[in-house]
Amino acid sequence: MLTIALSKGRILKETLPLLAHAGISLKDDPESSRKLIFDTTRDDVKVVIIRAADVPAYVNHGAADIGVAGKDVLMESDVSGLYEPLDLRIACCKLMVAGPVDGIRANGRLRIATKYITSARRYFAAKGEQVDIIKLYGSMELAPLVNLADCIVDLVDTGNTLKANGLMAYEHMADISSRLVVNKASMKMKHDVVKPFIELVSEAVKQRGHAS
Ligand code: PRT
Ligand code: MG
Repeated sequence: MLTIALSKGRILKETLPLLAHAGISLKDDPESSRKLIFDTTRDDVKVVIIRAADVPAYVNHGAADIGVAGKDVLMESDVSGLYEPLDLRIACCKLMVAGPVDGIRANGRLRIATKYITSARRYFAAKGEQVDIIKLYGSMELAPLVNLADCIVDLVDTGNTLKANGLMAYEHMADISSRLVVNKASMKMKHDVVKPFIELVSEAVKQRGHAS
């Protein structure tokens, strides 16, 4: 049995067509169902639907053999026992430093609000900048508006959310896309299933790239 961990929302929506190329479709609609485990059109494959940030833990501990997670999530995660064999080139965005369009009036250390504290720490440390990082769990865009922070580190896609809140991108930190991650033991023990699965998904990614 092969267990694949996915998260609802954009990752699920963009992963399903790639799985279809490997002959895998879910038997129920995960967006409307309250189920957490889904049977698929392949008897040897099931899909679990979990929070995006939990995917690395499930795969690392072998509760799932394979998962799909944003590079942003992987960079924050402290798990180290994962293979990352494939860039799915879906759910693409950028990790950026952003702040008010009229600039920052910080005196002293820059206060940065983010849920990406590991990435933010690493980025500013590499620049030799001393900053104070405030951990938030969402709606980072609000922080500079209410003077909780001077700027934010967050994902940006269209830029509409920044714009709607009088913010703009200052610095590009990283390009983000979703990655296929594989449990190291599964890669060895289930190689005869995992290897062809990766190849089929990889093929689907390439075809999708050519089509767009
Ligand atoms: O929402 P939930 O708390 O359940 O979990 P989650 O936020 O981790 O899941 P989800 O589905 O929102 O995001 C899953 C993954 O999608 C992320 O880990 C990223 O790898 C990827 N992704 C791609 C994005 C975006 N684009 C994105 N634009 N994740 C979030 N956003 C948010 C961003 O944080 C900001 O608030 O969208 C807003 C900006 O979008 P624009 O288009 O206005 O710039
Ligand atoms: Mg979200």
